[in-house]
Amino acid sequence: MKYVVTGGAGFIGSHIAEGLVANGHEVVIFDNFFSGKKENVNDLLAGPNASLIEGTILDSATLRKAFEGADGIFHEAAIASVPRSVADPRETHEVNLSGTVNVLMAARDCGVKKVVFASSAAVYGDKPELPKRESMMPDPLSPYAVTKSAGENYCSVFSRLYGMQCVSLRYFNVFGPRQDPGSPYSGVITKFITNTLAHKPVTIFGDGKQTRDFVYVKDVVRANILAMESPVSGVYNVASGSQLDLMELLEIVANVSGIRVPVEFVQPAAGDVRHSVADIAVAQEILGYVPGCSMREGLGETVQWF
Ligand code: UD2
Repeated sequence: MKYVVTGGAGFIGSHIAEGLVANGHEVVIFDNFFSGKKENVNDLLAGPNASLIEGTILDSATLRKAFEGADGIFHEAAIASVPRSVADPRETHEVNLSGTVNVLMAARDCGVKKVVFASSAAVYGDKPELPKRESMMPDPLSPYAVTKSAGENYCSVFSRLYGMQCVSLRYFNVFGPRQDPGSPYSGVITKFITNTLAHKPVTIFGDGKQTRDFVYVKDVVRANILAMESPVSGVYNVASGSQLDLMELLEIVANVSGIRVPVEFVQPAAGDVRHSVADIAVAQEILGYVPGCSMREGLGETVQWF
């Protein structure tokens, strides 16, 4: 099969591209290197089954060129940051939502049968009911979450109107090698590891008792491939199904790295969610998704990568 991965040189996109090539598929990596990096895909591009189109999802003509003859699209390109979206809602709106509409339209126009869209647990917001189930009403608390929730609605509408299948995968807190340690908007695990290995204090926004459902990137790749290969549309949680608070997380990072650093507590971040954990029963039942990596295993591989 021939697949296009938008954001294919980014953190999650590059792992998906790698997984597809490993499964014998042909992959077009579509990226504008806004946050993606050439070094994430150099090895893949050296082989015969991956190619690169440098372009933005805001440019429909280049998207159509990339999508011609594709069997499916993994749409990972986005500005993936809650705080950045709070600082500049319009930028996130343009890339994440207008960009997604462009991707869906280009897929439709090129007769692509399937789109798998990277959505986010952020769409659930901060309601007290846990675990988060796909049937719950979205309650976005940040512009970023609004774009992901609306992107899901577009996917649903495109699958109804145009006879294509669209799956939205609600990623919980994804971590693993290649999450940019240099970005101020990196995920908390990447920040904790970066500072720990440099023997510098870590910063915690709030009291550190907020919880997240951390999922290793290799499980996210598995979920994407299952979603592409299952003849379904719809919305599915992609997570580990277990809940960890930031203090517990820091303890595991200390154990895995053998280094313990001090903590600086500061004000909670605007738009932050207090608790998050997924129910993964629907993904399990419909897609056959079962997370295979433990937190320790994933963190061990991530620390190794640094
Ligand atoms: C949200 C989404 C996630 C993904 C991500 C993209 C939820 C539950 N999750 O992740 O699915 O879309 O956005 O960016 O909405 N923190 C610290 N110190 C730091 C960095 C972070 O205390 O140095 C805190 C932060 O305030 C938050 C937690 O750690 O309470 C996790 O933050 P994050 O930026 O890793 O991810 P999060 O949950 O905003």
